Amino acid sequence: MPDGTRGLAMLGWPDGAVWPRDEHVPARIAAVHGSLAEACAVAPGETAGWVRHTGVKLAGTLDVTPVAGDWITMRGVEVMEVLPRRTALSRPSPGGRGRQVLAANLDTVVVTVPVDRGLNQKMAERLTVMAWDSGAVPVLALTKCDACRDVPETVEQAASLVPGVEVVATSAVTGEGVARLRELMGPGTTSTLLGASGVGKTSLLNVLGGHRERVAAVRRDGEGRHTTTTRRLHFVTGGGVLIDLPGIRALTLSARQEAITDVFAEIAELAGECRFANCGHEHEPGCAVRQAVETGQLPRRRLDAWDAIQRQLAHEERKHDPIARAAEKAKWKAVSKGIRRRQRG
Ligand SMILES: Nc1nc2c(ncn2[C@@H]2O[C@H](COP(=O)(O)OP(=O)(O)OP(=O)(O)O)[C@@H](O)[C@H]2O)c(=O)[nH]1
Ligand SMILES: [Mg+2]
Ligand SMILES: [Zn+2]
Repeated sequence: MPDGTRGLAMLGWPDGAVWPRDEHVPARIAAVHGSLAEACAVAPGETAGWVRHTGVKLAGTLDVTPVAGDWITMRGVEVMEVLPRRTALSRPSPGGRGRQVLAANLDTVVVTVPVDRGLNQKMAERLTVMAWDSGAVPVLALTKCDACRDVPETVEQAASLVPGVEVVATSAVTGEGVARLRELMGPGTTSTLLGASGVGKTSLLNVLGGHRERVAAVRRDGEGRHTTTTRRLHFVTGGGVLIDLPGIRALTLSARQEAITDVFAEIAELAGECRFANCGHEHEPGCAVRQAVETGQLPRRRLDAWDAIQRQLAHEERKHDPIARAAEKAKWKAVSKGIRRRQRG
């Protein structure tokens, strides 16, 4: 398919990567409705780009159900193969067993948290953990900044919650932060918007892509109305691909510590093989986690993310646990006493 490269690029295929199949037509899933899909298929020829097909059937031989963002091969209007996913955003299945994949092959997960009624810290943390889990890079977009009393302070507060994650102050009304999001969503990239209902995901998409997708006012109690109901792939003006998601219900996010162990299962497992039970995976001898990074078995990015979240947790625990807080205070008292003593002596 050497002459379809323009279409592939327009659909967000990474620049320079080689399409791995010879058979059938390359395409990308835009949305799935039950047993039928919408797909954008690469058109042959230098200039054609791609064509949209609706009512695409899923071959009975598929071993995974495709989701928005999946790369596929098509024959006629049938999906023949779903290519292995590079990254995938998922959550525990609503049914209770296994995981449900929401979007595939993402580079960036834009976690959207509104700040017009103050910052919901728990939401920011949990969604960021979920975003890290996808394998894509999380970015925290604070939405509705036009209606926030103190943006710089809120940004600072958010940044301290999610170390290592870029925080972008945005507004679909004033356009604040949109240029930065556009940079993060350049050609050849795929992003998604992850957040509760009513936080302004679709409003951001509309500004970024010149779209006119439906948005709706939140209820008086601040709850959204679940206006977006389909996970769908859109295009950012002059850039890559952006998948809009229906608002995620807070209930579907598992409790924080569970979520982290779940998300970092392979690190938890490796940690069981460290020489010391309380190994911090930093400089301790016989650390199985660090060794796995050295041999390439565990991507360094995963360990960095785990570190960041552990620091975040430790900070939170000190804040909420009076004993830990007292111990921390005592430690600082001892340190400052020591300093004073040294200064005196
Ligand atoms: N003040 C202000 N209001 C906004 C902004 N962005 C969105 N809104 C309003 O917030 C409400 C919800 O916006 P949507 O874009 O529909 O939210 P959503 O996250 O897509 O919601 P779901 O599709 O239900 O998940 C609408 O009334 C928007 O006009 C913003 O930047 N500033
Ligand atoms: Mg929406
Ligand atoms: Zn270790």
